[in-house]
Amino acid sequence: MPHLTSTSQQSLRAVLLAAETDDSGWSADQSLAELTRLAATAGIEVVGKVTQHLHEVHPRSYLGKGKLQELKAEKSSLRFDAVIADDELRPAQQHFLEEVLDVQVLDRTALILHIFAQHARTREGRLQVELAQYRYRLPRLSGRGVELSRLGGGINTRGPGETKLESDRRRMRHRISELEHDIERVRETRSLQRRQRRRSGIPVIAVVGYTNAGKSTLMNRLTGADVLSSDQLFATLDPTTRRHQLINGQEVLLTDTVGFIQKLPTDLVAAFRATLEEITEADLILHVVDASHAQADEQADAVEDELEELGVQHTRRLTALNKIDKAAPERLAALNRYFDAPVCISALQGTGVENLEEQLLNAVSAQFVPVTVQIPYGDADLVNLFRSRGTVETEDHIAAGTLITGKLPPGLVQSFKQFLAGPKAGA
Ligand SMILES: Nc1nc2c(ncn2[C@@H]2O[C@H](COP(=O)(O)OP(=O)(O)OP(=O)(O)O)[C@@H](O)[C@H]2O)c(=O)[nH]1
Ligand SMILES: [Mg+2]
Repeated sequence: MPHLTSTSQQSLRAVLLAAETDDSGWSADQSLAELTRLAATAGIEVVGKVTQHLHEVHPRSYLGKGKLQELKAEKSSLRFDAVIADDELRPAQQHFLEEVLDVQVLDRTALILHIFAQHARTREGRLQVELAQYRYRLPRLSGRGVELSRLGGGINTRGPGETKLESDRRRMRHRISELEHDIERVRETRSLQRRQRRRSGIPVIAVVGYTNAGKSTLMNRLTGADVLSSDQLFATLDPTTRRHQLINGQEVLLTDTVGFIQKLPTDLVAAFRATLEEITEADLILHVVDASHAQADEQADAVEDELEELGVQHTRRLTALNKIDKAAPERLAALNRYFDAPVCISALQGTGVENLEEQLLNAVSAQFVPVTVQIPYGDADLVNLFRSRGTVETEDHIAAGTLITGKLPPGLVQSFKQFLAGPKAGA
């Protein structure tokens, strides 16, 4: 991002701007507290906050002009070199603020994109962030300072009569389509991997939640994975999938992935489709909520909204109220009522994790298909497959082979098709 540059070695000093409108569930103070954490994650120092109650944000100036003049008057005392708006600014609003305040103008989206760019580790993550950045920047390229091009050909130079702005735009569009192409290839690979997984019949559990809820800590606790967990927003972006044995020995795959946040930029969601699709094909969504956060319920609602956007509102859900070691008891009681049969845990300390394991098993096996199969003794591998991937209720050794009554993941039933001895009686 070209915007996040400090003129000195010191970190950027920024004033946060928020318009408090009626249509948001979050107060400006709550939302600004979060924006402050985003700024800190990006290494920016917050030196002031301006909020204004508005019926709707000002289409040209974001906040009212009077408010902006007041801020301008404080420029020398606050010594800020940037402002950050708590909403995504329209290009015109951004330019207006730049004109009036004569400082760098950022918004929540630019900040999130910057953090994503810092934290993306894999090629897939980097491609997706770059795409989101270009899509964000393209309509914001400034026309000011445009010089007419010399006539000239050659690689990467402007076409005849093209302005610098035009050639920049052209190059950006070109890069966007390259990125879209590359990401499409990534999606295809991922989708192929998921199809293979589905055929293997191993249920997939997607760990989702608001950023910093403790998803990666839980993932590490359950699977012994070594996913980066840290007290930062968007510490982990790239999906990690690990095998995990439920308490009955049955295998599942757990996927930890990028967290959500309120006002998540739509360009970012669109660009991260390949990553987010991991959630869309999960058999179970484990929603991790930070019960110690004052806006735990609003955060969970923001997550649910995004899940709905992804079209997975019907996927089976299990809610884990995390960080109970530092949640206030009365708050925890209220959250217990707010969610449908949540499990209380401390991923950090391990409290409640056994109970969570039981609930995971219940939730996963609830989707299994009851079957009775008769497997010839020559196909012992299939018996083992049933034991490791399904739930065995009875196992008898008769003359024709092994007779098993139990449940199988839907994806695996096909593998036992020729040995099916009809559905379990009474199931
Ligand atoms: N006190 C307490 N802290 C926890 C608990 N679980 C996680 N944390 C802390 O919360 C912070 C965020 O944890 P992560 O596991 O990185 O959270 P995440 O949901 O993966 O966050 P992102 O990847 O940034 O979206 C870390 O500092 C963890 O140590 C818990 O049960 N209790
Ligand atoms: Mg994480």
